[in-house]
Amino acid sequence: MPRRFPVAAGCAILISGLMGAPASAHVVLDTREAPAGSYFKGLFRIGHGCGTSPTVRVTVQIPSGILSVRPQPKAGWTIDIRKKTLPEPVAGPHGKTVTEVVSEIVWHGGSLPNEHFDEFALQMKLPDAADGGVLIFPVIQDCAQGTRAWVEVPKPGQSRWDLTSPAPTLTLTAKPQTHKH
Ligand SMILES: [Cu+2]
Repeated sequence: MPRRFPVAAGCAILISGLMGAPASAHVVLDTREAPAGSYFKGLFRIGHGCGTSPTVRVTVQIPSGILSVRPQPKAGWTIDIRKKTLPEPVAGPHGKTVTEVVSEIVWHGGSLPNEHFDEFALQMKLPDAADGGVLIFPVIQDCAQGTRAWVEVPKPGQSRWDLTSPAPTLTLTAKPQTHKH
């Protein structure tokens, strides 16, 4: 009984050629779980273009609860950091009050051929979620021709594999005990 994989536009060739490896295509976070409250380096991996068209812009939307985000500079790409004002100030890292947070990071000006993959990195301070939880990072992939919106989230009873364009997600794990020095 063959395992069932949905065939997403743009992934059909990869899936038929590499059964069991569809997770490496799409747009995904290289690491899918991290401790709540930690500093986390998130690598967003762009597995392919839009059809055969090269990727020319990557926009990562930052979920609420993340108060500190720094993109890693990337040769050949320009980075825009878009911010938004919070409805109410909150306590942030290093005892600071945060009134504005990063809403989106945009890489543009480069060109990633469909035949290649690449990674776009963010350092983030993850929220102190007491009960864990899942952070969702919608990604908009603009290509020379076409756009793909990696924004789908599984409904109850669905898995990522049921989705054509799943959003990258990060599962928060229990916060490690803090050391007293
Ligand atoms: Cu894909």
